[in-house]
Amino acid sequence: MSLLSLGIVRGLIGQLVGTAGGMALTMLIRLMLGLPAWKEEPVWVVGLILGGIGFLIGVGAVSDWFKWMKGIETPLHHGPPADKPAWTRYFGVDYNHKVIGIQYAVTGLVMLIIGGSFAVIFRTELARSGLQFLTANQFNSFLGMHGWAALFGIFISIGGMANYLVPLMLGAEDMAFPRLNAFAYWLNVPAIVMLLGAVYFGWDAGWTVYPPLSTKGPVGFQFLFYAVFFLGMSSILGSLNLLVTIFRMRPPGMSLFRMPIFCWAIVATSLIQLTATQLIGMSFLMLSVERVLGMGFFDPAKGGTPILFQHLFWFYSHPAVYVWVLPGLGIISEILPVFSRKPLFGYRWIALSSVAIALVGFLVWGHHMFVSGYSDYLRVPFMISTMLVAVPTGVKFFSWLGTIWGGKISFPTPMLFVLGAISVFLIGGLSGPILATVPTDLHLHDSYFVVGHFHATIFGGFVFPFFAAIYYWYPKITGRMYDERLGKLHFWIMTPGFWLQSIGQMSVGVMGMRRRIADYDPALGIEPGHILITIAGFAIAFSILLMIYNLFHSADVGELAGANPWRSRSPEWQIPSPVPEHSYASPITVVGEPYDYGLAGSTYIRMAPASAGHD
Ligand code: HEM
Ligand SMILES: [Cu+2]
Repeated sequence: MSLLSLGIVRGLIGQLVGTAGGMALTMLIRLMLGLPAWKEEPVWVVGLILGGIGFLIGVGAVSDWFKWMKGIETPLHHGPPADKPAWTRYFGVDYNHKVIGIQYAVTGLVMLIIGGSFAVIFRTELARSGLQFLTANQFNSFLGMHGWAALFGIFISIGGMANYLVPLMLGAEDMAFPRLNAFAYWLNVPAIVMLLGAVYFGWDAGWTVYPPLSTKGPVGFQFLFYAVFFLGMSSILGSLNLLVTIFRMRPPGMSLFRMPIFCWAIVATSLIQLTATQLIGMSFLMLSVERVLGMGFFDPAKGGTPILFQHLFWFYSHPAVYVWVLPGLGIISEILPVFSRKPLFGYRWIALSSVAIALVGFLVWGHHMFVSGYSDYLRVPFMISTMLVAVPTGVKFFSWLGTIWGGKISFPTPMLFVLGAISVFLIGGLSGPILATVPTDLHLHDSYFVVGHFHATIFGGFVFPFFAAIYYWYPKITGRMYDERLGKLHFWIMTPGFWLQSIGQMSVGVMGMRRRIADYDPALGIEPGHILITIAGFAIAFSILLMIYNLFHSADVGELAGANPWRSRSPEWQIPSPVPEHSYASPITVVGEPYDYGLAGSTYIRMAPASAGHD
């Protein structure tokens, strides 16, 4: 088998050719205009864009559409490629949502690990005061890179959970638009290449890339802008696909309020992604053309205003923080009833609270800008709207408590991670109102307290639930059980490690540690705190390596799991593990409530052939 038969290899070659071609083209045009051929910014920008397109052509993500335009038949191919080993389908364009889900999830994990590695490096630098082995500029680039690599990891991992689970939970054959699904996944890969290029060329303005730093810094910024642009396009197309799938492809009897609750979380998430991502795309595009063409959107000397960028950026990026956590909160609600053997408390309230969080999330962006110099009176409405988010979030907490209350609880690894998630999300959530209160925020803004706040919300709302999901659906995906002892060890190292890191970050923040600064004055008395945070960081990293080992190792030697080891009622557990190529041998019908665990005689779905017609 030749390497070229792998789609990803052809894609990377396509990206290389596209980039080189775009650069050459720009230089040629410049020469024809009588300008010197080389000018870093425009040459790279055209190269980056054509490179991304080159990847998509090379990998084959648009081939079917081209064929279709020429009038050639394009039947959907099912199953592994006939002439190649089965694993190769994961490295090329494949239309099966389960393959795409795994592609997303593994890519996401890789990005989380890359992002985490940068953190471990600069965290080691911070353990002691004084610079040890990074220069100030390297520190900044690594810090920004940690942020964006981790965010890529989060977005892509969420794509993994949604693509794998949603069609299965609906008893559907696949996503509504399988080709679009593959296209949306493959947009991420050239984006990752660009992102890694950004570290090489450097950029040093944190993940929020405020101008004027981002309009003046090195060309690495352009790499970041287009990386995020491609990633954002993937978000928009993926969310469109998920919304159509959920609204159009439910089985008979599955009304919206009888869907597995994770699907509600995905509805809320997708609504945000479909409507808000354009704002970050636009703001990054404006930064890019300000640099290339000298347009002065954010430059006061040319009539622009730097604060405009902050508005555009946060109008997306605050709702985006709910994109990062809503799916995870959905996972918590999904898994808790299974291991409590009790109905999910207040199903409708949980479902609607996700949508409420998504909607209110659009009204709070100004809480990131209390000290930006915008009109003083704006602080009050943004403070109040931010506090309002606590209401639907509180609904979730009460309903989780109501679910476990009096249940027959068992504690395998997924359940431990779910309970860990709740505890960590609570620490993060409670630090939110402290920041939303204007007088305290004036003091805490740009301090390590903020760093502690959002790491706790993101670990509680995404990382812990994502790990819970990995352990929980691992037997469904592979047909084998993971090693329970290693799983528990992972949990018992990571959770206390994380509490320590989080509370440590908040404490040094209150004591005067600024964020995004390579060094600090030992007189602040925060060195012991930093040493503890660094040790905790290493412990967390080590525990995650344990999980990776567990996942690989158990795929070979884990005991056979059977169809439904957790005794779940959800549709995907009623079919064999691993799930066959065509998931459901016969259509399903929903005849009851999804979470009536422990109620005698209750049934959720029937696998018997369904009568015709939709609800
Ligand atoms: C639901 C999960 C949440 C996530 C994922 C999250 C995430 C974040 C992130 C990433 C930042 C820092 C952005 C930056 O400057 O780089 C941040 C800041 C902030 N968060 Fe949250 N947050 C969450 C919940 C909340 C809640 C519930 C509140 C208030 C009730 C809140 C209030 C704030 C405020 C006021 C800031 C700005 C602090 C400052 O920069 O001075 N957050 N959050
Ligand atoms: Cu916010």
